[in-house]
Amino acid sequence: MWLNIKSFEEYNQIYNQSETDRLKFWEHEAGTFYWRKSWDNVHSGGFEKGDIKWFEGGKLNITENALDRHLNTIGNKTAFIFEPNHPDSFRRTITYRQLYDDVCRFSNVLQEKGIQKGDRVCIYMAMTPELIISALACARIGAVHSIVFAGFSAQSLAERIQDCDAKMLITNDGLRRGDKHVPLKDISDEALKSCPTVKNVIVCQRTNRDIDWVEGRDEWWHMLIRNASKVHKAVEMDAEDPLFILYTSGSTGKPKGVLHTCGGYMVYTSYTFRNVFQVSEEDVYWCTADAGWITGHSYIIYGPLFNGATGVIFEGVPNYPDAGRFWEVVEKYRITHFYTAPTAIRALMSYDIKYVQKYDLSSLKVLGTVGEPINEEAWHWYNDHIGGGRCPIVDTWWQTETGGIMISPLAGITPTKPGFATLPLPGIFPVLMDENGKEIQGNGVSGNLCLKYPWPGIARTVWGDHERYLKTYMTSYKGYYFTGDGCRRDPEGYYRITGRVDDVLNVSGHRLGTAEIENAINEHPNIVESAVVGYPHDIKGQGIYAFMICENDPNDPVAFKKEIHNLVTKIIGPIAKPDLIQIAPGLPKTRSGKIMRRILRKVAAKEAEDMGDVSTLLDPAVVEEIKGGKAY
Ligand code: 7RM
Repeated sequence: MWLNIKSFEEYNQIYNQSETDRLKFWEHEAGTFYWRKSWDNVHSGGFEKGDIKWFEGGKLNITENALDRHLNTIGNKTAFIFEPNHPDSFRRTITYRQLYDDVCRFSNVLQEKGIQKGDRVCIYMAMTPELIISALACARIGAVHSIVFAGFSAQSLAERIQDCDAKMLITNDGLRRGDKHVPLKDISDEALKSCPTVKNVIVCQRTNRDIDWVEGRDEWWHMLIRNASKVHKAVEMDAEDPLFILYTSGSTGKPKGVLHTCGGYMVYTSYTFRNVFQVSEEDVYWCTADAGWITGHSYIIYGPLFNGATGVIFEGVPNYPDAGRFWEVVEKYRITHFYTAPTAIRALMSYDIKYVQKYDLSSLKVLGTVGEPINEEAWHWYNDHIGGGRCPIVDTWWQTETGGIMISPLAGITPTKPGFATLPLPGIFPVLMDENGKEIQGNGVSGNLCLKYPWPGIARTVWGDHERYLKTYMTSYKGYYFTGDGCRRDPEGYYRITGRVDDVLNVSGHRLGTAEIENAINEHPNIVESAVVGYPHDIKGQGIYAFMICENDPNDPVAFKKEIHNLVTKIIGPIAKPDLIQIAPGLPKTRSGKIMRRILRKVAAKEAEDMGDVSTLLDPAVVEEIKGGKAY
């Protein structure tokens, strides 16, 4: 039987059981899936060596659990409702049977193109059913998918393709997001100039605009799929074989290719989806994320499909054609479960309430948030105006690296508290660490958030760089996984995530490394050096503030800011554009040459009166100059 927690009492009881016998707990959960052959070993390895394994020797194909298994019972049930960017465009529903047929066809296409188990396939697409079909077809043939958010630039796309030596790229001619057009095929062509490993490009039609065509390399999706057979035997995988790579930003260097494997990820996303959201048979679940982020992977594609849920694939944005877009969709499909990011809530809060009141939101039962801390004001607005005061809010804390939700209320079960992710799921053991690397006991305390034991959904490595995996997550606190987040445990034992304690920014729920943005800015010929920090931003949560030393001070800072924007957009993508820039005569550096970001953060947050100790600075005078500077 699936573990399906139904009361707070039961939660406490199962949590305790999971603590008493962790392996039995996870083995029980894994036993609910279809395995071609059961595992030899439930779990081995640990944080010390970073050699974590779950269900090793178990043979499966994850798509047999997402699709095949449902055919006899819910084959005619809607798996996805596709809602296009513009409300008047063509929309459609896809049943489990149809999704299965499409995935099988496309699996045959991929294999005919020579893609084999273990090969990497890059997916750079609009949020359409074909994106999901592409990912599932990869999983079905054992290829490793690497989905790149279709807002990243040609250079970012190229770096991701090169890093994992992808053999194929699947893209669209273009996409529309709100009133913007993104020429995906042109961007792909540009990227592929420096990606010799890519032999085939499959292009799925979406905008019908003119595009360039490389004979022998490029082929249309619709032509390939037309004659493909819908009979396909899924390739057998080991539980520990790779499933996908997803690039995510860290505090240093280039984004890392976080690798997830088949068995553990399957068990973990399925278990968390079912227990956190409490979705029942007739419900309609909508996660507004893009499949280019982990939230889309785990809670649009995999988690809901394992559980036979009906989900929405939404191509659009919250404020197009107007700020009522989300609520219009909720009314139209009688959405019961709605999962979004605090930044979207804050953005929509700033519009007239009439955009909400116009629509009937009475179908809603559960609301969720993810990606960043939610401020109390936004929590209450969401609770009162969207949930009508009757829908539990699940504030779900987790990371690309955790694979699935870690700390969160279970909908309708865990008593909630605004701004708190509340309690860990059974099987998850968070601890707070002090400066000396010791666990902080008791409640009413704060520290750095770590996890004490491995869980099935944890990332297994950083693609091609296991050292970096060890260094990033497993060396700060020996024997623990370090999350990079600060956290408070209140007197009741509830967890409140306070934000990153490293040089990772969270801008509108998107993870960005300060070093990444600095490297892009430094490409400008007039930049000598730059330092990027985050600052509190009403809608984005964090804004990007760039301090820069110029060779020649620009006489038109506004025009200069535009140049920096264009450059960052070209190198990373529009999401990484600095909100504010400040030209500075120097940066506050320690004698050892390290930039004291603490000072820059204070200036950016307009809290510069209280600078703290600046005695270790090489040139304390620079602080005064920066404080007196102007931001554009
Ligand atoms: C799912 C996702 C991870 C970082 C994480 C946190 C922050 C995510 C919450 C949150 C407060 C939350 N993956 N974060 N969820 N902070 N409350 N409910 O976002 O890899 O892109 O980002 O996001 O800082 O470390 S991610």
